[in-house]
Amino acid sequence: MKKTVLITGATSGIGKATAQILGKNNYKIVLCGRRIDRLTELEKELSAFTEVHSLSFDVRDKNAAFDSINNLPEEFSAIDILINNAGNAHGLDPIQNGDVDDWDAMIDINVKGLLYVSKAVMPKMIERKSGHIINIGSTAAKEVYPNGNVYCASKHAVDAITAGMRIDLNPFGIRVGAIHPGMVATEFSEVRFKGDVERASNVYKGFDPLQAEDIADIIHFVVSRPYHVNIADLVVMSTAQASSTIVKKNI
Ligand code: NDP
Ligand code: 8X3
Repeated sequence: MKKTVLITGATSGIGKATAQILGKNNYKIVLCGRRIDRLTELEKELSAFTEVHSLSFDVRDKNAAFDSINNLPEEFSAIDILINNAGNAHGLDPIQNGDVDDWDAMIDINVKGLLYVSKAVMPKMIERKSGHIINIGSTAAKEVYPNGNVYCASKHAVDAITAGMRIDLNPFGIRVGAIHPGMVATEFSEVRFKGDVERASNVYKGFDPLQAEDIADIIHFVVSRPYHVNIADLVVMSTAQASSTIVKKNI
């Protein structure tokens, strides 16, 4: 039987590529994001391959998250796989110059948003004693780099929450794991630098960064393992990247 996957942050980057790969590989898809035009376009594209439903809500809004997920149409309501992907960095400043609105955004979206969506999805997984939750962390969940302060803290929190979920959901046979990408060329840096496209593109200049499809492909591998296999923690970087700060450039 087809599994149903709910993907947050499906309007761009890693989430969109994951929806595209899973949609073409026999999974039913629930797309989530704020940008309705993008959801509509992707829903139309993927409808040629599978059943798709879109939910537009801001993960910071817990009532919107609960209402949207609790009122899914019957045929999408049993979520087998949750991919907690929505998130971004906002700003790249020394802590003493940090913008408190950026801090709020990163904690509210990357941490609290992930918790709200999970809170809405977990009860039915527990009831059915089955499910799979994949949290998208980052190499920033494993190390702290200069000016990364609060973004790194938010991703360290995702790492800790993943471990906590795996322990607490273990009695119910629910698989929980995290995937931690290094630098992936998506809209991530455009968001971090508030629409400064040139500064954003410089982040990925001079080396071959990961592409969203590389991570989507890995997510497809992770979710298609037999039930007794849980990939608990996976760090993936481009070959050029050795750590958050060490990247071999061709120039
Ligand atoms: P993108 O900016 O391309 O995509 C981010 C996605 O998150 C969008 O679909 C956006 O949708 C969604 N999102 C952001 N804020 C909210 C919100 N408040 N409510 C609902 N959805 C939201 O970035 P990536 O694809 O690169 O990022 C995806 C995940 O991967 C993030 O968690 C990021 O931290 C992580 N990551 C990224 C890396 C990279 O180098 N790119 C490396 C390591 C981890 P919309 O705006 O429509 O709501
Ligand atoms: C995104 C990658 O290096 O900007 O999590 O933290 S990095």
